Amino acid sequence: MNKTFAQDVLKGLTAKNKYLSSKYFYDDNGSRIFQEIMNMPEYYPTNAEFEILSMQTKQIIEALNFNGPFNIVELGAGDGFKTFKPLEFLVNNKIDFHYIPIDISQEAIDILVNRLKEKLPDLKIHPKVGDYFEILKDNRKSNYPSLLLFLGGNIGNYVEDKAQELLNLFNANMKVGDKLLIGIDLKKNPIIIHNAYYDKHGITKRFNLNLLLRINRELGADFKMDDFDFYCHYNPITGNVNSYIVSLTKQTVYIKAIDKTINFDYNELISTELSKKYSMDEISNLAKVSNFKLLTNFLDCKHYFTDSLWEKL
Ligand code: AVI
Repeated sequence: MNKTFAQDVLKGLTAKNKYLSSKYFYDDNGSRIFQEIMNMPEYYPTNAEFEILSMQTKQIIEALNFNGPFNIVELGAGDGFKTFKPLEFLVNNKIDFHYIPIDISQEAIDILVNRLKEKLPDLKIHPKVGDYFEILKDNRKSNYPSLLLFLGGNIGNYVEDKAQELLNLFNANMKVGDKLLIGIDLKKNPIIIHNAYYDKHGITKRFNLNLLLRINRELGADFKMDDFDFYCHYNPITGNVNSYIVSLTKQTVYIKAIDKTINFDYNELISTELSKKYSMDEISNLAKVSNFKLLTNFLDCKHYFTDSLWEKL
């Protein structure tokens, strides 16, 4: 049993306004459901970022202004689908660089390395498995300048002060002149955002309810899936997509691992995820408060998403 998970579940489900952290979405099953989300046509961030990284690689590399060999450090590389095109471009153009993908999942890194070794045999790849803050510490010791990649719009899943904290941590592990390319989802027509998150296929609902299944599996709880639903709401003023699990009846759930009975009211909510969308002004401000200089925003053709290039001052 994972003790931190049990403690976090206890804290979240006994709070006045119940919550569970979206970081717990990603067990093996959740990661597979997230792949399904990324494959839905309505979930535009995947294609938007893929377009940016494959169509504007040359411009991104030029904007780095590194003269000589450099590192590309990818935080949360996963299976590396997003970065394949830029890596291919660099290898084909005989640009001297080292690729350092970091991920918490050994399985994801193994898949990535095997794929890249087969498709890009000349790539210099140094995979690392583990918590990226521990591994990032090595970045300051490198003789080469580094480009850090934090892609996929993950920054949107952090509330403002946590986002800043994370960026400050990146900053503290970078050398002056190192760059950060950060994927950020932009404010846009609210209907497009609504359809990406409140999807008609019910995949995002499954993604959320998997959290209850995970508690059943790992902590011996008796959540009944039919007694819970999913709701999410986009507020175009704040840019926040807030997601919830809704209790459809007044009910009790027993969680064996913490020996606790949790009461749910009719229609009571469990808050699960924030997915914030940013304006350009908010992005400039975020870069500034975390001690970066914003160099360029690389946008997709529909202006749905940006890969924003920042320099450590
Ligand atoms: C991982 N993260 C950037 C996704 C997002 O868009 O916030 C997670 C997600 N939640 C629902 N759909 C996708």
